[in-house]
Amino acid sequence: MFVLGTAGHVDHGKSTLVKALTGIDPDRLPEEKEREMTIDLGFAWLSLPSGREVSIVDVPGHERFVHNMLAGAGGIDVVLLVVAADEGVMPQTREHLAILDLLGVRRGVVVLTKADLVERGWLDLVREEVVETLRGTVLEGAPMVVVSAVTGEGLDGLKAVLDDLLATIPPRPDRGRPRMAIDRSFAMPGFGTVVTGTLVDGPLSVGMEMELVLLGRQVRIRGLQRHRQRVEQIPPGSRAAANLVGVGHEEVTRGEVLTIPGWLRPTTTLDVHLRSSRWAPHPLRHNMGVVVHAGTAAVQGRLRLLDADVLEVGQSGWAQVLTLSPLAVARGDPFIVRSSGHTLGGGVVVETHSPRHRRRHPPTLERLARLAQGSPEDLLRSALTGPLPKDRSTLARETDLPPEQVASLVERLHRRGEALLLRGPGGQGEWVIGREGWEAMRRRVEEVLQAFHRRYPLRRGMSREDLRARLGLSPGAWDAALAALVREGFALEAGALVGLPSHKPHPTPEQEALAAAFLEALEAHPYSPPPPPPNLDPELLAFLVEEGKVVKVAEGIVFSPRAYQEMVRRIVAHLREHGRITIAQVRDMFGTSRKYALALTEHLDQKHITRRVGDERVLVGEP
Ligand SMILES: Nc1nc2c(ncn2[C@@H]2O[C@H](COP(=O)(O)OP(=O)(O)O)[C@@H](O)[C@H]2O)c(=O)[nH]1
Ligand SMILES: [Mg+2]
Repeated sequence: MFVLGTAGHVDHGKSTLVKALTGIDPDRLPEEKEREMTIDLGFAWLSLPSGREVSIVDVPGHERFVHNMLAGAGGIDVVLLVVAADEGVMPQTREHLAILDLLGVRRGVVVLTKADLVERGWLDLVREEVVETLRGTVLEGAPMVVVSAVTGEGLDGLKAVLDDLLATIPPRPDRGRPRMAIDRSFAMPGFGTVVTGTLVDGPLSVGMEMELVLLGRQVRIRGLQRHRQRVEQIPPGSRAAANLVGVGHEEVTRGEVLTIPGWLRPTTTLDVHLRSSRWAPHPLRHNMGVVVHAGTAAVQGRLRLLDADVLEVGQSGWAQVLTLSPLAVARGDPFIVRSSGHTLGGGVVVETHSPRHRRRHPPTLERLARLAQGSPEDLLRSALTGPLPKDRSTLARETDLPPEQVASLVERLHRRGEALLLRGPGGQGEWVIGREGWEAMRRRVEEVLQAFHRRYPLRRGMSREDLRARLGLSPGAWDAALAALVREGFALEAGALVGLPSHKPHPTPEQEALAAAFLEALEAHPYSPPPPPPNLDPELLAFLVEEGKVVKVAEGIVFSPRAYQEMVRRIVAHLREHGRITIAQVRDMFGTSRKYALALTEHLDQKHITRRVGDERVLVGEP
């Protein structure tokens, strides 16, 4: 799964190209149609000749809407840098290129559009100009395709080039902690809040419990759509629309992040490696006010340069970014800084929630360098930050470390109490989870179960499968985690149910009274018992069954345990003596109606106490 983004100067044909490729008009706002200009992000998708389906994010080219372009550029795998053949390289061609460079979007195709408007000689000049512009950037050497949306020239060639390019890209990693920077939030009549974004780092599934990081709110995914299709799961590296329960659409703003709970906390202080863009109109200075763009967020901030007073154009160094509003970013995330409408620089987050550092302090600078590089232990620790247990092969893949090294590092973290090892029941499989992640998971389990117990006070617990889905764990990891939760005395397992040890199912006084009256009625007509009254909650009935206060033999037919035992005893005795019994004989034996005789006999068949032979029952088992 991959996401493709457009980039390039306004009016160079980006949206027209998307429409020509996909048949979908990415300009969706009335204002965009009226002004014939992209203002905000547009979305489409494309099936390539290979069958590969890619999501597309179309961005505005106008300099006034670079903030929207930035909200769309995060999370893209491949860029289509669009340059109109008649105009050539223009200011936002450069600015978008600078942004892609700073964000590290390494893969792309340069598309020379409007080929129908120019002659070949001119086209060659533009091609040279573009090659020159790309030199030394992430897109140096990118394939270049000439197209015309008017004549259709080059469109098939472009699809083929994209197919070839995507075939060489490793799939988006599944780090087991899906994360989506939200770019839109709206209400869908009949559904409620829907948020959209580019999904990375893990799949989303219907039913998952998630967190909106800036709001600090737990939400549940009620439904998912990918490319306008309802789906149960969306893999990372795709556009996604999620219908959320637990939040109003107006509460969610661009910049919010949807992820699994418990690992990402909003921060206002970042340690960063900062680069001044080579096309910046002026250098970056200590204490400068900037707008910080990360993911889909844009917030005011201030730069503290830690090893210089000025970062000259094209230079880089260590810095702290202090923001006025919180950001939901993690170590390793790219960001951009702008000021007065110009892109000045950007870089990578090295640490979040950092304390104020002394400037020109060698130990601090060394530490940042070490962090940025990441020791094997740091890498493993950061792979273990989430509340999801991981197996060793996943850890090896995520850290890019050899399996033996992962094994010995896991051992070390385990000895120090920084990581827990979870084994499946019967010792199958082994999962590793960081101490904090484990605590976060326990908190989640506790919250979910508490909510469940409040809602269903008469049940012993929640189905373990539902709980697993809520937590977003794989079946193997869940078996291991649940075994540990039970061992720690944190949860109780009762059959397929999981509950908190502190929870005892308890009817309310009203329910007690209802139940007592019903039990009395059962006793009064033991063999022709009345059906449960309509005001007797099915939850309460299930509780009475569970507690052995009544025996349910069929929908709407329950006996008192005494009557039930008596009936079974006498039927079995009859069968022992005579070998067979009919429904009519059962009916007459207890002076009841055929309805009850039939229900009870079928129930005995089901329990393999009797078996039907013709119109009669014979004994096959013991009660
Ligand atoms: N002749 C010609 N015009 C084009 C072509 N592609 C786009 N245009 C026109 O260029 C203008 C700007 O296109 P648009 O897609 O909105 O540019 P964007 O701002 O980069 O999204 C529109 O009037 C398009 O019809 C092309 O290949 N040939
Ligand atoms: Mg456009």
